[in-house]
Amino acid sequence: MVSKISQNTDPFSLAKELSGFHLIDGEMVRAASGKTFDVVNPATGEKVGEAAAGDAADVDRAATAAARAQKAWKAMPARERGKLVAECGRRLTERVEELGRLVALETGKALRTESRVEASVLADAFIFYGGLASELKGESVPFNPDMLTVTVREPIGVVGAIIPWNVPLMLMALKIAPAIVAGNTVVVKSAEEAPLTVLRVCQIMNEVLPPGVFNILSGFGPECGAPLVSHPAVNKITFTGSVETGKIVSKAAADKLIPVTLELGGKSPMIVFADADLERAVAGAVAGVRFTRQGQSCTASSRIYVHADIHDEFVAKLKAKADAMKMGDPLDEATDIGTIISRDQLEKVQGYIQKGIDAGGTANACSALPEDPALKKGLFIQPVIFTDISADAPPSREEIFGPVTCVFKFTDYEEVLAAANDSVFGLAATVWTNDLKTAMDATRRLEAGFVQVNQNLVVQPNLSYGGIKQSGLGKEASLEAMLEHFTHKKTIIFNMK
Ligand code: TXE
Repeated sequence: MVSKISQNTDPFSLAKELSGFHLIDGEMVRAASGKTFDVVNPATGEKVGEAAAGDAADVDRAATAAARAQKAWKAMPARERGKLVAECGRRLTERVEELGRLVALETGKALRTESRVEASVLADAFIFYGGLASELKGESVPFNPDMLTVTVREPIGVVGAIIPWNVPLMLMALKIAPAIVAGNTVVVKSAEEAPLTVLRVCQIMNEVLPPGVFNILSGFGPECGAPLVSHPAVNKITFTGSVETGKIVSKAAADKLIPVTLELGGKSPMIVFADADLERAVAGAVAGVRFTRQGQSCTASSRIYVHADIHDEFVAKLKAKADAMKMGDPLDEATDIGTIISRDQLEKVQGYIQKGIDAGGTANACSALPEDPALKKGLFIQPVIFTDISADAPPSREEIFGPVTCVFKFTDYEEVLAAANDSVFGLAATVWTNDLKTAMDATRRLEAGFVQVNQNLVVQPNLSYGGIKQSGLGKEASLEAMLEHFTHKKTIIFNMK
């Protein structure tokens, strides 16, 4: 198949080219209202494009197209669907560089450390799920020897996917690739801060998949996200975002009695025991805090508990490593740390830093703000490592979603486990020790959906991922996520006697 979409790879002109469109039923279309909103480069504050401001009329058009397309899509042999989804993955792989540069432009995440990596995980997710099509299997059940009882996996129908801005490509891929392979069709509502790269991904997919199988709308939550959840043709919602919005979405879905998968916030603990390999643990903290993503990650190690014997050395080494990171233009290959996504988010982070200082914490600021005058309006902020901060201070307990972590000193094993579990969240945790007994006990007792030992948190398409407590409902990624969240099991009994 020859590509019909532009071969434009410059992020600035690509942002203009994509401006003002949804993709519905295979067509790039403008919002029914004709309205748009600005897309801003967070590194300079300059407008780089516009997005279509979707509302209920656009949702209706997209959901109707998805419902129509689902009949033929569901009827296609699963392996044929899988081949098409894997082909999307191959085409996306060819465009990793282009997608990485565009997502760096609109989110401010550094190209080398974050954005290019994210684009390649996106492509990988399509290839992974494309290959799983033949796993959409049922069972035979030994119910009655005179009858044949089987279960089959059937698609749910039209899936509404609502995604955030922090890792828009990866989170979109982990929602739509399994949904489509399983025979559903999808309407995605992108995040208002990052609407363009996901639209470009859908343009690329649109060269391979039939019209209506997936549709993407941009717009604001109440105007575009809410009507998607309540639209009668939508049979399932998969959402990633804040706890507050997750609850609103969940209540609206309950009114229709449709299933929801929710991936919400986190306040993930990292516990470093006295016997841990210190250098490795410090490197793990740098990756775990997600300094390179300005901490804008739901799995960020935002609470670090370090044994008193190594606490001071750990903090000094962590600060030195963070200081050595270069903050700057996200598109520059030399940059380690880019910007915060938006002014609102920047002010939220600054507010938490102030609250931590007011509560008596010591705010150790790291790295240096960029000196380039072209970046003076950029949403840059120095990462902060809090020490001597109380466990009750707001930065210690609440999700900041910024480059802020709190380091606590501990001596007692039971106390540190209790402190780590003392949170409304339960998404991820890491444990750093060379003692097998400690590792086994702590991993079993930590209240989190994803726990790792001497290892940074990674999201991969084949690793089940998701939280407990207020971190969410259901899992993403892996074969199980496709089977459990994007199909329903039908039981069929044959009594042919
Ligand atoms: O989230 P929202 P925001 C957390 C993080 C961050 C905070 C706020 O702490 O600081 O949330 O971020 C759509 N019906 N996370 O404001 O509002 C919205 O348009 C339907 C953690 O970005 O939850 C966007 O597409 N949809 C998180 C998506 O929901 C609605 C990632 C997320 O927006 C809606 C992002 C409504 N009524 C933020 N209102 C993670 N788990 O990784 C909004 N939306």
